[in-house]
Amino acid sequence: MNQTELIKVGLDEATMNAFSVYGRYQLARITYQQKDLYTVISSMGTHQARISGKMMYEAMSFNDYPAVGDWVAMEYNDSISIIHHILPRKSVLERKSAGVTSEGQIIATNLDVVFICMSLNQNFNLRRLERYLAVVFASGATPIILLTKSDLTDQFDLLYKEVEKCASNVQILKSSSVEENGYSQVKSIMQKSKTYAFIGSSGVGKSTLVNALLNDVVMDTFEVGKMAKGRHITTSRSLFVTEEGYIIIDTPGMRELQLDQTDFSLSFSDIESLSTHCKFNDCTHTFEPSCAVKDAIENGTISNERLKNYQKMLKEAKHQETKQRKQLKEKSRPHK
Ligand SMILES: Nc1nc2c(ncn2[C@@H]2O[C@H](COP(=O)(O)OP(=O)(O)OP(=O)(O)O)[C@@H](O)[C@H]2O)c(=O)[nH]1
Ligand SMILES: [Mg+2]
Ligand SMILES: [Zn+2]
Repeated sequence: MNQTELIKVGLDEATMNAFSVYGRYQLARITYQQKDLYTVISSMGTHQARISGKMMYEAMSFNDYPAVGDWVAMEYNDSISIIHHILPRKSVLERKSAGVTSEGQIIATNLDVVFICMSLNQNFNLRRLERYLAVVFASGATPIILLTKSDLTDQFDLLYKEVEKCASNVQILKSSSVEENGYSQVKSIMQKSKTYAFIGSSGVGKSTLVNALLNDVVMDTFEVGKMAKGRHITTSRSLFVTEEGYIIIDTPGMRELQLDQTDFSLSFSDIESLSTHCKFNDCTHTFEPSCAVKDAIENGTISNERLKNYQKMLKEAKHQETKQRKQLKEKSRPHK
């Protein structure tokens, strides 16, 4: 097997080991998805694939379908190849759909780093940022906060400090598409063969950045986008490799991000570690006496809005969990 192409799209030892049991298949990585048609890269090059009938039949949830970033075991075919297995994922970035069910959607898998993009104009919103952080921490990938459009503010230092308070253990970078070397901070932390995804609200500049990293070569030919107010709105996820060998995934802007898997211990580590000093183990930090969190709010270490958001997100996550447990029960009930 010629592995050069696969190494370019991020093949590592863990993946190779996981694949070794599928000897008669080809190893491939999903770079694009259009409904049930996938674009994959294998040692044979780029081609189209679908999942096998067996896979479709056995799929229990959205998690059982391949997503952009996945490594798969595939049967090569000149016209359309057939995907038979998804290899274990080292990270899964997912979100809930806004509907009544708790069925979610995978944004991308096998990511090393997720850039949470927030622009320094009207889009600036710390509560939303906290939400994104919880979701990325839960994915297994490393979050990095990217403050985009830094050219649009003259209060950068102030905003930076505000962000820092919500993300003490996370790297914070800035970018600007209009300044010379405006993407140098992003580029300086990127590494060959690592996979990076860019997420954030619509219009914060994700595709502009991805285009810049690709020197405008690939995006124009691959991107299927609708025009809104004269600009491309990204409608699907695509995986690209830059000249330097960085693997990058552009994603559509998200209007809302519902919580499913969340990791509050990392995204709200300040509050969670303070609460171990509250008098009561199950302190809700509202009416209880000797509450370390309330003390921190009083002396200004933590903002009241941050605590409120934390409580709201906890509640939401619990609600999702209950809903999911119920659905799981219904699913496992034998069909009549
Ligand atoms: N001033 C300024 N404008 C920018 C910057 N980056 C992007 N823009 C502009 O912001 C608009 C939106 O940029 P996009 O890159 O399409 O945003 P996106 O995040 O990909 O949006 P979706 O695909 O809808 O999620 C475009 O008109 C860009 O030219 C920046 O750093 N500074
Ligand atoms: Mg875009
Ligand atoms: Zn408390």
